[in-house]
Amino acid sequence: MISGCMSAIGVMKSAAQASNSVVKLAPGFKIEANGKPIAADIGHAAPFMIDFDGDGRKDLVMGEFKEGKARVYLNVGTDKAPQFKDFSYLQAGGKDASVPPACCIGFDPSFMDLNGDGIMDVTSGQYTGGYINFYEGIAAKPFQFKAGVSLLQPELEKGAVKDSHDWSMRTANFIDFDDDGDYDMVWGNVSGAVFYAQNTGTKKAYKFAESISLTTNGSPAKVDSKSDPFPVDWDGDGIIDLLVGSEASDIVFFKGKKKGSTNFEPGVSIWTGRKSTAGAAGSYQEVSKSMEALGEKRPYPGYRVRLGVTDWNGDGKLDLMVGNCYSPESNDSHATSGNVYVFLRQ
Ligand SMILES: [Ca+2]
Ligand SMILES: [Ca+2]
Ligand SMILES: [Ca+2]
Ligand SMILES: [Ca+2]
Repeated sequence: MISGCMSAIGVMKSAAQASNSVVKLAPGFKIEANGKPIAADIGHAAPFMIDFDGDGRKDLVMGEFKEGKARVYLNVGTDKAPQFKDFSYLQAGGKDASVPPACCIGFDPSFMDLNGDGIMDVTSGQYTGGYINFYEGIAAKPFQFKAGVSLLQPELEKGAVKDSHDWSMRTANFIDFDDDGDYDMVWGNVSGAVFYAQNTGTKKAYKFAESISLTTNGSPAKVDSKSDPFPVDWDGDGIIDLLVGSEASDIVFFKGKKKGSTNFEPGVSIWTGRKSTAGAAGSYQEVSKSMEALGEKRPYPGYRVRLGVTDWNGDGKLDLMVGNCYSPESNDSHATSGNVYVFLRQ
């Protein structure tokens, strides 16, 4: 199954300032290459910034829907003022790394050194099967990767994910959530939930426990469908928070309450400050309501945002990257596209 993200409810105005009381973001801009906004084929742009070639300047890796591949744009500017020209596709095992693109996710890159050998590895979720593809890094400067294998998870080994809605459209990101020195996994899905898989192995030999829901006030944390959770200490208080992209193109901030706790403060939109309602799974009424609430404060068109966090301009403060999926008005072919926006923290 292949589909884009056709309709776009509401009117997009130029980027408004984020109204989150904790973090102020400047109006956004689209990342360009060769002087034009980078456009992901069939949308679902999924950004990740990392120094790919080891020259001290961070580079852009952007997943896209078409053929489920990821583009690597090497930074030809400086680390504090990135600039991009051409791209090559991310390689793994001697060919373009790819996942089967379906419904609402193409390649969704997340880099970390999961096996603790000093070389970055990369993963991507996908729509069906509950799989997270794991590409083991085998060289740096520039990075090289082995062919992808399915990341081992107990539910997969037991066959528990078959036909499970919860295990469709997995978006995974990694952080040392429990502060024991190894990477743990936080992941979203088609219904907008947010799950946590603790790494009960070691820094060199990962082993994921069965996933549990991250919660708010004791109930599962959710957004309005198709979640992309990014775990990060966004407000800088030393406790990991969640930024979660949604189908409604909102970004919901769940403030971490306590170090290592899987219970978070209720989610609020970073654009409006509105409390996340996150109704019935996949309910398009809820998605529409959330989009209406965003209104003109929604600083990009389309649906279904994928998040990245980086210190774009090297001022020591974390900035937000948003990849989207939308239908260009000037486009008669109904093909969707996606851009990557950067919102600098003020
Ligand atoms: Ca670089
Ligand atoms: Ca590694
Ligand atoms: Ca850990
Ligand atoms: Ca925090």
